[in-house]
Amino acid sequence: MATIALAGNPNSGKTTVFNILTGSSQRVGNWPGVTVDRKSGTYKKEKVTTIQDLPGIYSLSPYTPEEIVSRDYLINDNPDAVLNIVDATNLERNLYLTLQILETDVPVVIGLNMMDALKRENREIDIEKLSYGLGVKVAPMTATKGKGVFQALELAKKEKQSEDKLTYDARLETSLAEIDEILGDAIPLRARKWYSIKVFEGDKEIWESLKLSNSQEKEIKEIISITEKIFQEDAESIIINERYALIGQLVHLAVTDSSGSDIRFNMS
Ligand code: GDP
Ligand code: K
Ligand code: MG
Repeated sequence: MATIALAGNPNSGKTTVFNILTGSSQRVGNWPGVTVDRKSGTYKKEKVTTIQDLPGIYSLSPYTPEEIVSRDYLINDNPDAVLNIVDATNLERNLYLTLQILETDVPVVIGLNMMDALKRENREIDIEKLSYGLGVKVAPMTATKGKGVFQALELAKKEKQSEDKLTYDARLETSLAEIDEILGDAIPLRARKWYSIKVFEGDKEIWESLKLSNSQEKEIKEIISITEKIFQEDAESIIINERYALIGQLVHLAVTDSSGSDIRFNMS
């Protein structure tokens, strides 16, 4: 038995992909929140594989019901792999979630969807460069035409890699490694980087759930405060800025824009 989860931003095409893979007819729609609970189905080409359609989210924070469902599933339910559906016409925004999924160490394949719309906008994404920059396989798709969907799922089924592939600024990585060491057995073997980042950011829910000793808390708070002084920023901003810096590099590496538009980045 294998389970592949479909994760991505709202309207990236997850349900369209789910319907193709399972042969079902869940409601597809150009509005957010159609899937608030996760829905599972059987892969129609191979009955031992289960496909999970997760709610659309922009972040793995616990601020919305969709984020809570998706985050709990990715952290606690150990899917065999995630097929991250990415809207190619909104690459920067979609990659913000991709980086957070990669932080959880789950095996990931990117289903780069809406390739038809990207082409219509006279923009191109170099699949090999994006794949190289992220350290994961990228499968181009046009889900509404059924193009590339099964190929993407087959890649996800084979994906077993789950080691830490993301590298942020060396000074941040050092602090995260120190936090990881102090956390020790308090966090599971998987998703260690994600936990270290959450602790570094001061995620209240995670801090409370870990039940750390006073000395652990003290040591970690010292690391956070030293790192904030080095970066001259608060911990949460450090993480956000590091993610966007990496996304900026990836987009610079992989995107060719011949649309005539002057606006290359719109991160806000
Ligand atoms: P979800 O919110 O991620 O589940 O996305 P849906 O599957 O509901 O799709 C959102 C909208 O995008 C729908 O109107 C789909 O028909 C449309 N859509 C999905 N895939 C593609 C694609 O490859 N190309 C284009 N042009 N539209 C797509
Ligand atoms: K939708
Ligand atoms: Mg949906």
